Amino acid sequence: LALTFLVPGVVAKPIKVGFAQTGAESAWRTANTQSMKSEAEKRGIELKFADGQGKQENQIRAIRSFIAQRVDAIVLAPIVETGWDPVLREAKRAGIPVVLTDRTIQTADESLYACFIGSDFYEEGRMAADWLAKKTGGKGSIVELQGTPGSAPANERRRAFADALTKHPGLKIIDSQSGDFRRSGGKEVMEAFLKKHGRAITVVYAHNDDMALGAVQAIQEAGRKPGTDIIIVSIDAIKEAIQAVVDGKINCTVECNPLFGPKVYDTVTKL
Ligand code: GZL
Repeated sequence: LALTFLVPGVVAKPIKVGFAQTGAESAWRTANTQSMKSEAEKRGIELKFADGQGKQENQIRAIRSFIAQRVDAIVLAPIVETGWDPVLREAKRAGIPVVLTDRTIQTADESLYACFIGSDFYEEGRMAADWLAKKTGGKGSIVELQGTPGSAPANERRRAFADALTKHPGLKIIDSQSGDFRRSGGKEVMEAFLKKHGRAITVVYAHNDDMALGAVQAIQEAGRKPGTDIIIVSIDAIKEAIQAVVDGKINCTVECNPLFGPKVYDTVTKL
């Protein structure tokens, strides 16, 4: 009886959220994870965090575990666009809403997720191309460092850039390969491009800054000046890339904000 009087209101139990993250491939991803963890902490949300380590099957396994733990909501940053319907149907059957964040998926059944919270990758690719056309006067031989194969940002940033280049026939993509959004990938692919194309390369278009910074290293080790001999345009605007712009080693980086925590948890709370 005393306890009843001592605790007059119902003490709401904390919201339980399962978050299936792609992995830890880039500085952008680290900032995104940090935002999701610190904001949950601030709001007293019980966050179950799963690092997908770059593999879709790990994310699918994590979602199944969140369903078994009866979380209140699932947040997914889908590493690739396809292959999600079966596990999202299981979440729907369990009555657990799914919020897509950062990247989108391809599905015929839009009822499988509540909403998408993320950036417009097509717009980012278009902005990169438009800036490049102005910077180069519409002339140049471009090598492209693509993001993770099959991921929405890689697909959209590639499509948008190619679409924008149709207006500038003097700008040609002479080679394109995935560095998987990793600095090491950007460096290795750029080393191969430099061996294959040498001085024909006048521009690098990187789908993210980590790969652009890897390319900067490869260009320097080849005895050329990044930002001067070779123009570099990239996406994310991580701190280290902005410093490289100040230092003249990267010429442009298009911002892509990773700090989704507040908006995601506002949405989860509403759901
Ligand atoms: C973009 C995000 C991309 C970043 C990369 O929203 O999915 O993945 O551009 C990250 O840095 O690895």
